[in-house]
Amino acid sequence: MDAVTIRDVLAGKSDGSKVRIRGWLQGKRSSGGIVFLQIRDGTGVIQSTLRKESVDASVFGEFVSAKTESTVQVEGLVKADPRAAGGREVQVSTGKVDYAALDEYPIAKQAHGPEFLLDQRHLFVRDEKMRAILRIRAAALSAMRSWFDSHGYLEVQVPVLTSAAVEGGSTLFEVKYFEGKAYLTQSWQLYAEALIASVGKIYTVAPSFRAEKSRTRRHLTEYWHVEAESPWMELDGIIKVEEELLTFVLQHLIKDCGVELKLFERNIEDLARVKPPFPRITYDEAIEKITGKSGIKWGEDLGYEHEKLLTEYFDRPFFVTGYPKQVKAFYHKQDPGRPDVTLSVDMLAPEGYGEITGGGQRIEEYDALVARMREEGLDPRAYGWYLDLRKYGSVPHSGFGMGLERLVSWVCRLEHIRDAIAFPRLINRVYP
Ligand code: NSS
Repeated sequence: MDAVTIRDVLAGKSDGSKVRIRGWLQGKRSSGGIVFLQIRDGTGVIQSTLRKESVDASVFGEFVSAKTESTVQVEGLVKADPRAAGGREVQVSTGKVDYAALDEYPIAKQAHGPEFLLDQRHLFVRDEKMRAILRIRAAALSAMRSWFDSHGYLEVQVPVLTSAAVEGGSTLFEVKYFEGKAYLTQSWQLYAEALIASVGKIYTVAPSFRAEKSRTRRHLTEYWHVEAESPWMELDGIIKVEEELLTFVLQHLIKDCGVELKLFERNIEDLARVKPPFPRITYDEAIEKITGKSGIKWGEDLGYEHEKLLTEYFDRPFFVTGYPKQVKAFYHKQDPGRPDVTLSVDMLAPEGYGEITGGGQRIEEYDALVARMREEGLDPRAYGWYLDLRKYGSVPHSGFGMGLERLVSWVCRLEHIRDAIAFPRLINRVYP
């Protein structure tokens, strides 16, 4: 008999018939001559009931002694049972343990400390919430791709190994590159600006790397970056792309991930109320709002604590525009009416989460770009090919980057960004 998926069984596709399922023995409980097995196969978890009088003594014995997270298979009748989680159970007629767990499973039901669970991450990814997060991540990505694909954006890949900084040198990871050196990318942006002259509106989904020395709840050293770039687009245009994209993603999650979202302290209404246009404030207004509470002065970057204060004014994601040029990377176009600020925009998530996207309009004039590089102490020769893009057919253009884990952290109300990715890379962790 071919094995069926637990998802299909829970969906009622095998009600009243005999099936074979296989999976990991997630939990087990005995009561008299009955053993209740919780079996998980990657598509779902189902209760399977083993009655001493209905199976061979050897089969019963094998399951009685099987340790948690052994791999097993069982055959039996699918019966509706309102007491079972999922509303159905398999009444086992036979089965076997395929690979018995060799030891007691190290992750018990009682609470473990976060460092222990990070050390056990290769096993902890089997946890119910981790599984839900991985599904939500995948659903969010799939929705983003589908939005971009249906709005004329082409998916393009660029190198991870690069020769120059995009977001400033302080967070670059240097790697030995044969006789010389290279850096792990912080953003696809400079390559994207080359590619818009080739294939127009583009996006990518790729890892970005930041040697973040700050240990915060929202910094990974390796994260997944969803970035887009578009020719003939000004600041306002890219803001609209971001709000439409996010709205589409959240609608998709509401529709497809209701079960997963229930595991987190997230009300669906919080996501449902997110509709364009999102609230917008300028950096100036932001400073005005929080300077009394935080002491921040005009010209300083908004740190995590500042953003947190700002989020108290909003119950949905919002934009902050017009950051001073000294807190933004060299490529940001200056506001023609006010050269001390840039045509930049960050999207901040509410509830204390803060920045989930960063982007804006790029400098399109050659001389202005060289001048900004010099002002930032960058050597224009190190950006030779990038400057060429302003020599051969420049165009107003804009783009942004969204940290996938930042988005997932907010959507799932996670306490720490490390739980928005299967194997987090943090300042003190590259294992497992
Ligand atoms: O530095 S950003 O604000 N902007 C850029 O990299 C632009 N070059 C993107 C672009 O215009 N194409 O980073 C963008 C987003 C930011 O808003 C966060 O959501 C995320 O990338 N980000 C991070 N996520 C997790 N961990 C770390 N360390 C991190 N740094 C940025």
